[in-house]
Amino acid sequence: MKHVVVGTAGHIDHGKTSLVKALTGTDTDRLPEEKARGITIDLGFAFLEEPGGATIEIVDVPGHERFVKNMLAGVGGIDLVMLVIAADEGVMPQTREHLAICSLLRIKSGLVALTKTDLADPDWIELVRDDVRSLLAPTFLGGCPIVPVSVKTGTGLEELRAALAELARSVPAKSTDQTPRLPIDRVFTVRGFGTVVTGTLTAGVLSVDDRLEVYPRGVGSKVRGLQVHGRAVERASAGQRTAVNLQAVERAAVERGDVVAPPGGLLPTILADATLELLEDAPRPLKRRDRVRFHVGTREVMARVLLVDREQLEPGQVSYGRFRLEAPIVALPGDRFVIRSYSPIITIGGGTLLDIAPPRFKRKAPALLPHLTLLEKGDPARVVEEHLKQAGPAGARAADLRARTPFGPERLRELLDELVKTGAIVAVDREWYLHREANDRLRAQTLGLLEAFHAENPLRGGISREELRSRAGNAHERVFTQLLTSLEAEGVVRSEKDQVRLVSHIIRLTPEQQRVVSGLDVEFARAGAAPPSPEEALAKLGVKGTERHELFQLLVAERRLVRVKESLYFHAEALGVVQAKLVAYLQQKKEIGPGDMKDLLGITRKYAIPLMEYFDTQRITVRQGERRVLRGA
Ligand SMILES: Nc1nc2c(ncn2[C@@H]2O[C@H](COP(=O)(O)OP(=O)(O)O)[C@@H](O)[C@H]2O)c(=O)[nH]1
Ligand SMILES: [Mg+2]
Repeated sequence: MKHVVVGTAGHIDHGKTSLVKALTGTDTDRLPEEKARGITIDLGFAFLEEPGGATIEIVDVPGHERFVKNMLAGVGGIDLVMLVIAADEGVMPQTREHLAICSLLRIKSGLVALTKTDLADPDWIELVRDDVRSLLAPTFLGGCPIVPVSVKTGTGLEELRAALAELARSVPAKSTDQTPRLPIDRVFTVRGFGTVVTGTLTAGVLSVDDRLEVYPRGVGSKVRGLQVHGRAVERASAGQRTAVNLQAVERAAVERGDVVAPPGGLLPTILADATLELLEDAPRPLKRRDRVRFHVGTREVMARVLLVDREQLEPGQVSYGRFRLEAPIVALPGDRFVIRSYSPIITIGGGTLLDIAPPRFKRKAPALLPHLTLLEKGDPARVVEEHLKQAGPAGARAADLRARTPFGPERLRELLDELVKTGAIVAVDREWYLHREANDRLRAQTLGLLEAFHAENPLRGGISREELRSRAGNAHERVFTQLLTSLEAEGVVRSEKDQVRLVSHIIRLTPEQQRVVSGLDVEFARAGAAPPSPEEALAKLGVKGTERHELFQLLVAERRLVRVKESLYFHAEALGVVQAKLVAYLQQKKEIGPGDMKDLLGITRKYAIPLMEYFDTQRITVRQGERRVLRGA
C-alpha cells in the first residue's frame, strides 16, 4: 500500500486550512488559540483515503511569516506540495518564501490550488493564473497543474482530488535499506500510554518493540506502540506519518526537533560541511561568520557560517560552507537544510549536508575543497573511500560510516566489499576498515621500528608488542593485531609470547661475546642451588656489569637463567633439580621449613628463603606460617 505525504504551502489566509477541511473533513486548526484567532499557528494533520488503496496524508502548515519556523518543521518529509494561492489576492510574500523553501528542500513535485475563485471574476482568475505560471516556470513546479477551486461553492474540489491522486501515483516508492529515523514534529502524552511523538518516518521501517534512542539526548527507549493515521499498526515504513508511543520516556525529555532512531544509528554533531546556495532574492550577501537560523529535519538551531573558498557569498551563488551549530543536530549527509537570516527573519538559502563529522581540516586548508567536491560529486565508492582516507590509521567501523554517509546498510556493505576487492581499503574485520594508504603507512612504520630496534639492540630477541604498538602511533589494538597477523602470515615478522621480531633478525655474537655467554652458562650451571650474583659471575669472566648487562639478559631471554628475585638468578637446569628434590621431600614429609630446606639442598638462608617464595609464586607450594606444603595436597 502506498503512502504519500502532501504538504500545504502558501500565504496566510489564502485558504489552506479550509481546503484541507473540504478535502478531508478534518479541521487541522486544533489549538484553542488557532480557533480563537482563526489562523494556523502550528502544523495540522489530516488524511485522504483513495479508492485504489493509496493514502494521502496532508500536513497543513501555517502561512503567517512569524510561523515559517513551524512550516519548516512540517515540510521536511513531504513528497508533494500543494501550493495554495488565493485567486483574489494572487502571489504574496509567503507564497514566494514557501515556494523557495520547497525548492531548497528539493521537494520533487506538486500542484497549485487557486482558491477562493468565488471571489474573483474569470478574467481576473486568468490573469492570476498567468502570473502564477511565470512565477513557477523556473522552479520544480514549472508546468504543474493549476487547479481553480472554491470551498464556498465546491467548484474544482473533485478536479483537485483527482490531480492529487494522479501526482501521488507518480511518487516513487521509498527505499527501506536505510537506518529508520523519525524527526519529531509533535510530542504529547496520552493518558495510560505515556509519551507519544509524531513525525514523518524519513527512512527505513519501525516495528513495535524496536529499541530506540532519542537523539541528540541519548535517551534510550523502545517502541511501545505505533499508529499510522489513527490506527494501531505493527510496523510503519518510510514515508508514513507515524505516531510512536515511547516506552519509559518522560514528556519533558523530548521536544520537536529531536530524532528517534535505533541506538547508535546516528551521530549528533555541532559541525557540518555542506553545499550552500544563497537565494537570488536574498537581500544581501552572506558573509563569513554570519549568524543564521539553520533548519534541518524538524530542528531549528542557530549557527555561524564559515565559507570555504570565499569571503562572501553573493545572492544566486552556490559554494561550500561549514556550519558551527550552537546546539547539536542529528542528520545524515544528503539531507537538505534551509537557512534564514537572524534578522529580519527571512529564508535566504540552503543546501545539502556533505559531512556531519568533518575531519580536522583547517577551513582554509587547500585539501578541504577537493574533499568536499568529492563528497558532493564523487561516485558512492569514492565517497566511502574518502571517509576512510580521512579516518587515517584509526580506520572506521561500518556503523560509523553508516551514520556519516547517505548510504543504507546493504548498499554500504556492497560498497565496502567492492573497495576491499579493488584493494583501496583493508578489512580489519567484518566491521572495521582501514584505508590502504593508512594500512601501508602503518606497515612501513612498524617494519621501520622493528629494524631500528634490532639495529640498536642486536642482542635482544625482539621488542615488546605493546611498546611497538605505542611507538607505531599508538595504533588501535584491533588494527595492530590485524597488521601483525598479516605480517606473520607473509613470514616477515614473528611474535612469541609478547615479543615481536623480524624473521630476518638473528642474534650474532662476536667470539668474545660468545665466550662470556658460555662462561655465564657454565658458571651458573655448576653453582647449582647456590649461584653467584650477576656481578660476581660477570667479574669472574673479566666483564664489569650487573644483571642488566646485555649478555646476561640474553641468557635470561633464552630462559637459560631464571630470575628468582632481584640480582638472584638460578640456572634453569639447577632450578629443575631443586624443584624435583623439594617435591619428592614434600611428598614424603608433607611439609618443609627453612631449616629443612637448607639441609635438603646444602645451602644458606640467603638462598633457601627466596627459593621457597619462588616456588610459592610458581604455585608448587603453599605457605602455612613458616612452613610450606604442596599446593593441592
Ligand atoms: N469566499 C471564500 N472564502 C474562503 C475560501 N477558502 C477560505 N476562505 C476563507 O478565507 C479565510 C482564511 O482561510 P484559511 O483556510 O484559514 O486560510 P489559511 O491561513 O491559508 O489556512 C477564512 O475566513 C476562510 O473562510 C473560499 O474558497 N471562498
Ligand atoms: Mg491555516
